[in-house]
Amino acid sequence: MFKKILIANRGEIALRIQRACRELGVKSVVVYSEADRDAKYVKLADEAVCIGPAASAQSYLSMPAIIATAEVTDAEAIHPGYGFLSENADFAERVERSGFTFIGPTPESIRMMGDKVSAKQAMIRAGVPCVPGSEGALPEDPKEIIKIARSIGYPVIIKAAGGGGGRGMRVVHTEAALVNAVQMTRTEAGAAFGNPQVYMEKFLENPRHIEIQVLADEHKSAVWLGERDCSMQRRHQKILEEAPAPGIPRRIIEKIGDRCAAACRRMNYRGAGTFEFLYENGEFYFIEMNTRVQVEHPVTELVTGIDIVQMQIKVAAGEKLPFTQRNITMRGHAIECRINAEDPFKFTPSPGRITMWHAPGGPGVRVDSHVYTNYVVPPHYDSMIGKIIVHGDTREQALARMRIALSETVVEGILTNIPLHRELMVDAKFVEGGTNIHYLEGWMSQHKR
Ligand code: MV4
Repeated sequence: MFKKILIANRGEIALRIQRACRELGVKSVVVYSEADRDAKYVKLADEAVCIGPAASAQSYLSMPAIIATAEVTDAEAIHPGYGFLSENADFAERVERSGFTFIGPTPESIRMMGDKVSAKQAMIRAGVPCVPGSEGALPEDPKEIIKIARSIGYPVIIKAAGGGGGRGMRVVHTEAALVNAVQMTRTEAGAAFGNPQVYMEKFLENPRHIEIQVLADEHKSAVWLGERDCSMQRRHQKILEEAPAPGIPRRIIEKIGDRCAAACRRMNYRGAGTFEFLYENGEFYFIEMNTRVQVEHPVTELVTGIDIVQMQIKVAAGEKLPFTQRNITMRGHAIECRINAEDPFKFTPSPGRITMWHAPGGPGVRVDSHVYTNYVVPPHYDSMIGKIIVHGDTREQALARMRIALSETVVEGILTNIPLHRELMVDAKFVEGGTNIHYLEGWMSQHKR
């Protein structure tokens, strides 16, 4: 096992990684920007190094600053968390070339999954079901493009190979609009991602967003840890997540989970990963793979009892996964509400001083947050200030526990989206379960204020 790990992130995930290190008996170093001087994980750290000004480009995205800090502090490995450099293959490569271990997959895996065309081709080879679409990137010839769209059937969606997470996509409803839409998406993709390649898929109108968590080691072992339903989102920002996904038959999930684990073995994947699917009319369709730990990993931890961050560290150190698929059992139901410093109904950011913070507690309640009374939420980063995660024997019990947890939570001095969560937890359709990716935006337009 490593003696010391550098945590190349901020906020709640920096604290989460720090806690995993402590439990493993590993020392940790945190890097922080001038805006994060007073953060809790900085105060609690074994070692903390200021690496630059508030702007991410000069701190959390600065590869030289982070690698130099690993050198001077004698860290052996770097945990990138999520966002920032976590899915940057060049960073993973530079970390390894500098003699450190990148806590994550190989640069080759990151690169392959970062290119959505090569990711999809890898999944087709591995037997993971994908959305019907073009075989690889679209050709230049307009006639060929029209032919492909006809064979798929309208509506289709044009996606950038370098995109992902909702960036660089365009829905096309008619043949008349097709060639121009492809051209525009190409131009935008070239400018935004430095890669003008695009591909085409059947556009699914009302899917749910279901993802499968996997863990893999370097010794050909890979497991899946159940699914998460992440359909409750607005403008590609998830608001809450839950596990298991309400109303999806277990046999369908098990089949897809086994395919994901098999794909990991085939690709020699290492570390934690997430296979993102659209789910519509009883079928799963792969869209993207994330090669990092995700914000919503705690719901999986609560239903499986497995510490995903500790497992990332163990497999990065070359250890074998301490369980096989047969040992993994899912128990009960978990829900996570992301707490954002923002106007609950307008979604405008609300940074500033938290004059009062009171976290909820009680049976089955977990809070992952780096904030405290008198903490100042900086305006420079993502607005998420923490997550409330609950676990219960049933979905009903988890919902009840979340309602109670939200009622106990006090955040004063800034606006948060807690009022939105309180309303969603008693919304008839959400309580019923199984709402799709468009539900929240429809709900918002009916609950205008
Ligand atoms: C789609 C789709 C419908 N059909 N692909 C958006 C984010 C990116 N990961 C993929 N996305 C979508 N791909 C096909 N073929 C609809 C979306 C989509 C979406 C997906 C997941 C969660 C939220 C979403 C919101 C809008 C669109």
